Amino acid sequence: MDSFSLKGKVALVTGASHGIGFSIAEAYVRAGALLYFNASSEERVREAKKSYEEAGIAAEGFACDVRDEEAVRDMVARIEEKHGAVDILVNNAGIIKRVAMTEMSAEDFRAVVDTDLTAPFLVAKAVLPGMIRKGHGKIINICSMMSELGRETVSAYAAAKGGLKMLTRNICSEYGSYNIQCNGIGPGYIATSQTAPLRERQADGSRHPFDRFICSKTPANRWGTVEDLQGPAVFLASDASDFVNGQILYVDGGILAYIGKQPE
Ligand code: NAP
Ligand code: GCO
Repeated sequence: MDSFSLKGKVALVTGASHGIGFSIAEAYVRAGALLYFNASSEERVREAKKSYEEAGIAAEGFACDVRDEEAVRDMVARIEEKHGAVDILVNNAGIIKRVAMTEMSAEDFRAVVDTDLTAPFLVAKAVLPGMIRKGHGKIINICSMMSELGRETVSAYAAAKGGLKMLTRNICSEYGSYNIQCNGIGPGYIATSQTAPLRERQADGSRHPFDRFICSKTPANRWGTVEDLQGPAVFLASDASDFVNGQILYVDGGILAYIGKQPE
């Protein structure tokens, strides 16, 4: 089972100050990787470092806005100075804005696309030359149910995450011959700060209707946890997945397979 180990691999997980990114970072360190992460500001990095220390995880953090190409290049250059190349990149940083499309400003639409689609392109672009020199690399893009499905209020997010699925396939197509694998993980509905507004208790103490809706749409009948993503993320970063390329691994408790409950 050595092929599942990440011993000595250099990993960069974007937006790993908390939530899904933090959980994947934790799994990578436990699997043996040297971990780098970034968050959007110095303050967020400081807070994250505390969380890493409390969890007993060694990790180095950068303040780097993933939308800023120069800052991204600088971050990657600093990692490469020490290690030659990034072995594993997880494009995890992301945002959502839930607004009906007819009410959404172009500025808000662009902000989501910039963070959720253009930024993964920028970070992948920065690490690819090092991976090519090294003759191996893994890029994992955090996609979404919205890479496949739509719903009210998430037009920008769905457009970006659908685009991220195709960026994944294109990186596989363009750089697969350099022994670089680019795959996606499509988390289902995971309990993090991003989805907290969809799970808030109602004034009368009852569950949020969206919370009940998601459980009824999920054969596993629950929200996912950040830990649910750890095994799939380790697999896609490890040598065990060296012939898996251009795939999106949906980790959704079965949502995409299910037509939904029949009416009573
Ligand atoms: P989260 O708790 O809101 O965390 C988002 C992370 O992205 C934070 O670390 C944040 O850093 C970082 N980030 C956002 N914009 C950034 C920027 N411009 N530069 C640098 N870092 C930035 O969200 P999450 O639920 O863990 O989601 C992580 C990823 O999974 C996202 O791409 C999301 O779309 C995707 N996803 C989530 C779910 C879900 O159900 N939760 C499902 C499918 C996919 P700061 O701390 O500095 O803000
Ligand atoms: C929403 C949610 C989602 C999830 C996730 C599903 O408002 O529908 O926030 O989009 O976070 O990406 O996979």
